[in-house]
Amino acid sequence: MDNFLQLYECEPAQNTFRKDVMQGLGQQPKSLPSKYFYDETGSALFEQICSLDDYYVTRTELQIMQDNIGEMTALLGPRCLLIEYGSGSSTKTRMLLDHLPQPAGYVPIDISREQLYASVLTLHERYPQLELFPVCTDYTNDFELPEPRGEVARKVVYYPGSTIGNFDPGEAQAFLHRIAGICRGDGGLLIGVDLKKDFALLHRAYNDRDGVTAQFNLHLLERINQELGADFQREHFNHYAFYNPEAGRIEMHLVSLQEQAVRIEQMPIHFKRAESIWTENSYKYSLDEFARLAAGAGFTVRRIWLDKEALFSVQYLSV
Ligand code: AVI
Repeated sequence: MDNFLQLYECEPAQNTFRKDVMQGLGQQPKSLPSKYFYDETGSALFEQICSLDDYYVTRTELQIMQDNIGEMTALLGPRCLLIEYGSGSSTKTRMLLDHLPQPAGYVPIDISREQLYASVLTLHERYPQLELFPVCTDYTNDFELPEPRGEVARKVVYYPGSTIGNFDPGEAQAFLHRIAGICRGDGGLLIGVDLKKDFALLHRAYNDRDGVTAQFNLHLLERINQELGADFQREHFNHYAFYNPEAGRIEMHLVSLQEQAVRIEQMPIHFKRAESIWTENSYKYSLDEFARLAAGAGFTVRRIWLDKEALFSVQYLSV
């Protein structure tokens, strides 16, 4: 265990929370970056969302992985360094690690220190021979990737869950362009991409019957209260999520139920009745749209795996 701890590299997450909150709530329309959902409570709520019947995303992606894991891991091959952006609890990754021949190491990257620690401990117990290089950072900023000392045949970035959909297309392309720099040579990107589909199914996924997505969204206000001493009252806001077909995205908002002023560090923020804070976009792509986006970042789509209803895709891209 001591040896394992020496291997541990963890950069402190950069604290720009205050600045981003003040800026987001000071502009019109008001908005907050969705990456701030994921503190300890928010990450736990997201895990809960992933196991909901109404949220088809996770179970569909897991099924695609399960059905095709042999082909996927054969593509990745031996001595592959697996790098995961937004690793969370690393549940899907375990499926890859169970089948990958002699991996060169695993680099989980996550903004939530608690979740990263917990998942690294679990992984170390399950794969004692696997070299782990955890990085705690906001991966939307530049950071240095750890370099293992052993032989690395190729670097493969794993980006599941359709988290790419939480970026606007321009930001998504810029992010993919950065990833392309890592995959150059023989490497690749294994990515989960959610697809355009029936609006009712999408609506249900973001307005689940158990109200967990609503809690997840509203928790952002509590995080601002806890960390910035604000006085948001969550019962004065409503979770509101809908599919915007023209833009091809789910939009999540927190709508003010009344005219009100909220104080953040003594600074009053005014809300009109029905004014919203835009908290998240979740873009849904057609296969062609995503291929075009990836091509603009220098990637070619090599392989696409789908579920029977073509709700979701897992894709392997190379430069
Ligand atoms: C992490 N991300 C892909 C989720 C999504 O579906 O956009 C976050 C989420 N928001 C509400 N439910 C789930």
